[in-house]
Amino acid sequence: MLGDKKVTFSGVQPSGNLTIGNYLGALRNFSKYSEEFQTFYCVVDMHAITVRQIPAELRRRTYETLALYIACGLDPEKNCLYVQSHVPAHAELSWILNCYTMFGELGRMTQFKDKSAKHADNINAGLFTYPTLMAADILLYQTDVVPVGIDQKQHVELARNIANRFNQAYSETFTVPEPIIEKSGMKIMSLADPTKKMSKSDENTNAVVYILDDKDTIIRKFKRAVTDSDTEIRYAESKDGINNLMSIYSCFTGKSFGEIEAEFAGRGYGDFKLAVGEACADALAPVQAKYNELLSDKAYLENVMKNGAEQASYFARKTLTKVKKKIGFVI
Ligand code: ATP
Ligand code: LTN
Repeated sequence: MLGDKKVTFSGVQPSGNLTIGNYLGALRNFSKYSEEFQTFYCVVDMHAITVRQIPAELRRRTYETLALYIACGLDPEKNCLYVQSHVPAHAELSWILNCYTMFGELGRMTQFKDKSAKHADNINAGLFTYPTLMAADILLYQTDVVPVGIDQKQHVELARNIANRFNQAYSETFTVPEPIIEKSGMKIMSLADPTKKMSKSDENTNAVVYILDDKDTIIRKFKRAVTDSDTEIRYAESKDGINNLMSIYSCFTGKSFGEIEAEFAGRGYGDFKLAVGEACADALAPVQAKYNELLSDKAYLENVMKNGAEQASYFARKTLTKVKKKIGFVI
């Protein structure tokens, strides 16, 4: 809590072009909290460098991710939107929390295992301690709820453990956060391999639908989506590809699986894939229009990030000072 308001915090890495997985699992849920909560939505550039980035691209994507936040309905007047590296308290608290995080805990994180397998030539210490920086992000703002996709549940649980450990060692210092994982859209799968999460850093661009893809591209990608040799549109354990397309269609249209099965009874996969593509493109069109407008005004985006960082720093400093006092630093 901050004052009398509950707090929401979430972040997205500027590590690639954002996907409909990021949109459905995270971004589109963020604006739900704008009215009642004190909200912090951060572009986590410090997390992004745990994997090698091309500097000019990282810089460009930082602006783009901020513009997408706004295009997805986050009004900068009502939400604190900022860039992680602009608020040094994240790095400071992260160091402190590293000393309250166990090596074994970090080694159990599945994202670390996946990413170190994928980047075997660069298993750096930042990749390993990534979840401690994420805990610092969350705990700095006395966050109550963290809206994320299911892949981040384990990291939020680690943040809870760190908060509890610290609170028990000293006294109540951090709010213990809850992950909020909306069932619909919590894990959108790759179109090329529906057993794998759709990820913005996937090299196969046909496996991923980007929020900014144009309508023809979106329809083409869904047409090529890997499915099975059956012909019926129904949700079943053995039908990962169709299940994924049904989830996506359901997210964009609000229809239940039963309604989707009835709508496509007696029709083929081709018809269904086209309908998914159209629903997706139509839902993204207003986001894309707003995004294009925003991106042409760099000064506006810079102003948003500057104001956001000032506001975030104010709250972050308060927590950081409290932490430093408790652990015995001279302040
Ligand atoms: P990267 O490929 O660089 O690891 P990513 O696509 O997994 O990136 P993140 O920046 O790590 O994206 O995630 C931002 C938010 O989007 C998180 O809350 C995450 O849980 C959510 N998210 C990412 N991919 C998906 C997905 N396929 N389905 C649902 N939610 C997702
Ligand atoms: N680790 C997250 C991004 C992230 C985040 C956060 C999400 C960094 N800090 C704090 C929620 C709260 C990811 O990879 N998606």
